[in-house]
Amino acid sequence: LQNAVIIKHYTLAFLTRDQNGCNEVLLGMKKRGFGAGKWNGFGGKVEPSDPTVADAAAREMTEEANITVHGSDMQDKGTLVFTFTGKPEVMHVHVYQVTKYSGIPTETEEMRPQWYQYSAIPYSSMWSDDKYWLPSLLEGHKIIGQFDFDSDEAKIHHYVLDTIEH
Ligand code: 6OG
Repeated sequence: LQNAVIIKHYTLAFLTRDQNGCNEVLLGMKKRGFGAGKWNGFGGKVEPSDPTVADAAAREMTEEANITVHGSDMQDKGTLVFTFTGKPEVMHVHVYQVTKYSGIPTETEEMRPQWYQYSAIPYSSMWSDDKYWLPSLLEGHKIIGQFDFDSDEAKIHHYVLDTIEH
């Protein structure tokens, strides 16, 4: 089964707010595991116990940022597919935006949350695909893309990206 592909489903969610007329997004500094040392949205693996993928996205954000969000408030913002040279696993990432939440984001064992103005997003400390699609998402587009990374998870050797109009 040399060319077998294993698709694994993940969520990635961005909490946004209007702070005195200025748009901000909550990012988390990943403290451990895959993507440690990078700022990212909140998310993780979809578990068999999650009723829906949107519920999985809400569960992960709740766990990682210590706030309460509901799956029914998660807005579908599209799909990202990530491959890594030499790895049979393909990551299918379900991307969401959410604006309704309660509580105050606080640091957890996995993430250190921080609000960023849209004009100050730290792309140089994020996964290198983010600069291609996060601006479109924050402008209100739905996105679909595939990014093929080298085995070292640092360099993108090929990508395709499009926006979906709704
Ligand atoms: P855990 O291992 O924490 O789930 N993720 C990526 N996010 C971006 N922006 N770019 C990538 O490029 C990513 N690869 C994975 C999906 C991993 C979390 O990291 C996201 C999940 O939210 C390769 O369970």
